[in-house]
Amino acid sequence: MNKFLIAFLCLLLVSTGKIMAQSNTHARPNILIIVSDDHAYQSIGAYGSPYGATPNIDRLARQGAVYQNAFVTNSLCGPSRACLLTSKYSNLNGFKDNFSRFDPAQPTFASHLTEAGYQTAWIGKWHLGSLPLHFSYFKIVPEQGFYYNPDFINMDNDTSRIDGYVTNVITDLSENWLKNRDTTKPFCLVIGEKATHRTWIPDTADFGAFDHVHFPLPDDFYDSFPGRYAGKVNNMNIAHTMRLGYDLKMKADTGFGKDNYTRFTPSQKKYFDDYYDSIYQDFKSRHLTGKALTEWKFQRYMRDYYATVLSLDRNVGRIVDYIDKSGLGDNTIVIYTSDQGMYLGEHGWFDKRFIYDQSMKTPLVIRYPKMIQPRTKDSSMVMLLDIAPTFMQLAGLKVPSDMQGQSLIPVFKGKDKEFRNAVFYHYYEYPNEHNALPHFGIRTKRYVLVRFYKPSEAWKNKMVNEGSLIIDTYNPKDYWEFYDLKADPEQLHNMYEENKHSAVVKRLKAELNKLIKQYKQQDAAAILAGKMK
Ligand code: SGN
Ligand code: CA
Repeated sequence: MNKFLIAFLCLLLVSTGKIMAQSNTHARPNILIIVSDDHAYQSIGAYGSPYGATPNIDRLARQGAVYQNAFVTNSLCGPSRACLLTSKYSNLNGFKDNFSRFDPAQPTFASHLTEAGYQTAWIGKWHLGSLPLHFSYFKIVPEQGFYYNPDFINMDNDTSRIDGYVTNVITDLSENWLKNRDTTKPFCLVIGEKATHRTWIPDTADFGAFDHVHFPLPDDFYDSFPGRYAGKVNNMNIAHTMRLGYDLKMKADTGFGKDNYTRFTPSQKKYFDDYYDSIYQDFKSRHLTGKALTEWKFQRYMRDYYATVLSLDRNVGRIVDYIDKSGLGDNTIVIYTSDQGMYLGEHGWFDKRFIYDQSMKTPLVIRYPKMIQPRTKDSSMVMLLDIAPTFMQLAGLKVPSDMQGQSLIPVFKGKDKEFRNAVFYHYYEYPNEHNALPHFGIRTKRYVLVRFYKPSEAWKNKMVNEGSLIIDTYNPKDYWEFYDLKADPEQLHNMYEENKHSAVVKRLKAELNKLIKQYKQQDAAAILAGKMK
């Protein structure tokens, strides 16, 4: 062959190789994950809510899949985010309660993706004590953050305030980052929303958006917790724990929501006063007590909560529209989820923390046209722990052997109907402000078996040091609860002591022990073996 022809062919080969390598890089999907805070799946249309607060999340659900059995492993903000980042249970990632500090040097999906050439960013609520590491970019609100005119910590560790409503500001920052990113690389953007965390403050545009709705009380609103010690001693009920001033913005007690009022601009303050003052005048004139007062509080909670959801949903729409208008829709996996669920009056509660459904289950809506059929409704038992391994596979990486979740790709493709048949759960933060007893347990599609326990002396001392030990209410107990969700979906009848269920309980205990081993839960193993000190 002629020398020139050979040279030409070589050149052609090299340049096609280059082009292929480039297009492979491009082919790696972008990742957008929106992690909101305390967003109850019950308030989302795609999960059956009738109030129309989530048109944009519902649209995403129609374009992709709704996961109806998505679970967290420790229903609290920081711990859940740490599990999401590391795909490891709290005892292994070191972040068991909100007083912990995340060791940012440990491997996370961000460290793996950044190393593999992704542009990675976390914008918004982080709540992990330390600053993000291994992200190409971050801008986070300190701790819980503020609803109005929030502060942000920048990468140079400076803190600055940005005026506006937090969810709108986080969307502005996210769009801005997307606009200015390096388009030669795929991206992974995590948007950490503050909404819909307590004290549920909507954008001024949404004040009163649900005031025409009379929200029905959940059937178990007046639960009196027979046979359920943990529920009885828990302190997160609307009747007694929820405060009129702090939570519901009535001036009956001092201030509200962590100094939010003092941060308002004059015009925000005017919106706020105009709206809440007339509600307060009406409230005062009614002289409510007892059940009438509790039910009034429930209505106010729901109206503020749903309006906050509406503000959040509009921003989900904004960011998804940005992705679509930029032509990124086909090659971007879009995930909407929350750090955990939330009680909207079930058992008379707000807050979360428990293994019971409204807390342990979290919304999970995923759109990824390359793998997920539109209008999919999937009841596979999936976990937030599965998100990081899924990212690894999407990026063409091997799932690290120490990640404890499983990639969801077979679930996306509808190929694994029995993806997982049980989920292990472990909650620690006791007593702190809501007095939720520590517990671990197993959740299958049909059953829940839970072991509540007395924490070790070491844990008790840690709580004293953190200032989260409330001595008057400190009275943990060692006992079990068992529920059959088929007969009792609300988890009201603890049947652990009923002999007729002993065979099922025995089988579940065996499965629980297996999971404890599989997930390296030495603390839970020691409790069951009666060896905890
Ligand atoms: C705050 C809230 C609690 C809530 C925790 C944890 N109190 O402390 O009601 O349970 O956060 O929530 S507040 O008065 O500060 O609003 S988490 O989602 O961040 O884990
Ligand atoms: Ca939360």
